[in-house]
Amino acid sequence: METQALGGETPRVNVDVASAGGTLGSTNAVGVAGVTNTAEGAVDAARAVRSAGDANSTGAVVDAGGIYHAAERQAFIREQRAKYEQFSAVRSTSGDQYVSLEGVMGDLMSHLPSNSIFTTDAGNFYGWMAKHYRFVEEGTFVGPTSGAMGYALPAAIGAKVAHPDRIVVAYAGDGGFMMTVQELETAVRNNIPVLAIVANNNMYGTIRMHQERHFPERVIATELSNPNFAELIINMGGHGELVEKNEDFVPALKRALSSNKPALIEVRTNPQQISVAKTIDQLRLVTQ
Ligand SMILES: Cc1ncc(C[n+]2csc(CCOP(=O)(O)OP(=O)(O)O)c2C)c(N)n1
Ligand SMILES: [Mg+2]
Repeated sequence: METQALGGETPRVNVDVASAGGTLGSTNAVGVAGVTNTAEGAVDAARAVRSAGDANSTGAVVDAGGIYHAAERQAFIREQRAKYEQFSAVRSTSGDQYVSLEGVMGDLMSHLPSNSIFTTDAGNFYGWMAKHYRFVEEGTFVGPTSGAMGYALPAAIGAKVAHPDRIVVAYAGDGGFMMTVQELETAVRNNIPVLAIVANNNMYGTIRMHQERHFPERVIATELSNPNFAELIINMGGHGELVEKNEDFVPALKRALSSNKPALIEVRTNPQQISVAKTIDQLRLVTQ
């Protein structure tokens, strides 16, 4: 399959599985030849190749990397799936003195319906969702493709207006949440019961991580003091919870959802655990 963008013209894709395979027998040969001048057509053509390949149990499947026999491809998929399941499994469900976001992800998966919608901000807090949360239904994740902080809460309000019968959770860090925190008032005023979960490490953790990586211990302008988030939303007329231990998260989640108000759960996370993979001390050791 070739894809070409021809100067100022619309993209064009030519698909010819039989010639790409070369080794396919005549009875198994799957030929899809087409020329399309729209992006949508290109996607349709690619799908046609894939489904033709899948339907042919003994034949080949064209993939980005070349051609696989179906059995090899299935084995490859099983192997990758096993690795993913191993990597993403929730193991540590409580933090020492602080809330483990890994535990929070496990609780969210086991206590929220699978059609719940998550919107997120940008920041290292998201690493725990990326690693551990298994989205099982389409259309349940709304993220900022440009990596813009401040996105989660307004996006959640929009998603809740579109899907009032589904649970909508805005998941953000303290830094990003403060960028559009005033939209809590919009949610209260318009009675839009979104739930915000704010992972509070009192810093722009992502930026601190870069500072520590390149200039260990030279920290500048990444510490944050914050309002008491739970009191802030209560003052605006919503429901607020502060969670400092994992065992308190699920009861807080249940109270927040049954309040039927815009709600916020602040979870206090360990500032030392600067990313899903590293602590600040580990970063400093690597750089020294
Ligand atoms: C509008 C905007 N400004 C700046 C950035 C650069 N940036 C990326 S992550 C980050 C810090 C995020 O802090 P926080 O929301 O508290 O999450 P944490 O990394 O601490 O988990 C910054 C400043 C950005 N992505 N978007
Ligand atoms: Mg932070």
